[in-house]
Amino acid sequence: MVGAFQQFAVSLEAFPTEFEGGGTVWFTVHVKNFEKGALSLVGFVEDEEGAVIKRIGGFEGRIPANGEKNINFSYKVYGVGNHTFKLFLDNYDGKPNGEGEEHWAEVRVEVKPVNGTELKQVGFECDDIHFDFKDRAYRASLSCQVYLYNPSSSKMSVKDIAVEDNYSLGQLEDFTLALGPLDVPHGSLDVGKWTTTPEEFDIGSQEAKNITFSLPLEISSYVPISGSDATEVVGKDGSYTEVTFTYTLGYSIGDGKWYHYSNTVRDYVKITMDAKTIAADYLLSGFAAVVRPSTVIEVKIGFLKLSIDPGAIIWNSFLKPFILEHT
Ligand SMILES: [Ca+2]
Repeated sequence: MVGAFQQFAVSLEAFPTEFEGGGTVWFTVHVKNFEKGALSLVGFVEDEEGAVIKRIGGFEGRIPANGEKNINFSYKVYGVGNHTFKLFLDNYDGKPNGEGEEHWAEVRVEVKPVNGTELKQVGFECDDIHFDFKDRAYRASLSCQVYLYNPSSSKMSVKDIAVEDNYSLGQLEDFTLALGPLDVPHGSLDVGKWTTTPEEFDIGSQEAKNITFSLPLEISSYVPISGSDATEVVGKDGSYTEVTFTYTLGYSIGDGKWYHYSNTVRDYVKITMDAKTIAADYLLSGFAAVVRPSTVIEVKIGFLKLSIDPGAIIWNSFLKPFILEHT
């Protein structure tokens, strides 16, 4: 029902609202603006413990005149039982303090127990790969979380977690991303060793725990002068690559028997570069000013007189690494 002077209305929806074991919930915050002018709303969505899982404000909180808006986000929900999520929005200070026009909405998500004795993977996600320039190379870490669930009535022990060697980093390996085949010399991408955190652990009955798998990545900055060594790398900013790996582990529910478990994770991962890295690399190719100017790098680079030939070896082998590592 719309009150006499109500400026806006809100609702919160979730999908799905029921799970076995847990998983990813997609939330939709729906806002309707009854005013003849745009509204700027501020607020949050919190879980049953009052922890904020999503903040709303700025551009996202701007609702067009006489218009509606949906704000979507996802969140991982684990733990058997009912989980209540609450939305709060107001047109004043974003705080539930009686000041401004304030509205609440809520939605409930139920996680049901799963019966069985076998370990179950109930979710996974890989973070963006973010390259930064350190020690004369572009460095990043691929990081993926796998959520494991214990459906049994006993405590479950997990150990001997390992990633199989035949993993794939998709297009990141052959450097043929959105801008077309890019001619980066072979051997530019180096990978380290997979680590798992934690290495072994217990999961309580009907509970979920996550493992983080990490792989260090490095793209060497030393490339013979082509006028654009790292410019090829920069071309990947905002591109996606497909990551695939298989992990194995052993688990036991305390009866002295150990079982082998294996699963394959496949995800699309966004590749991003540190803003200063991008700025410097675009400068290298001569069109920095129109791309993504970074205040810091502009000042420093201005000092270094950028009329320098972008292909000059002094830039590649000394100046650029110096700037990148000291900004
Ligand atoms: Ca308020």
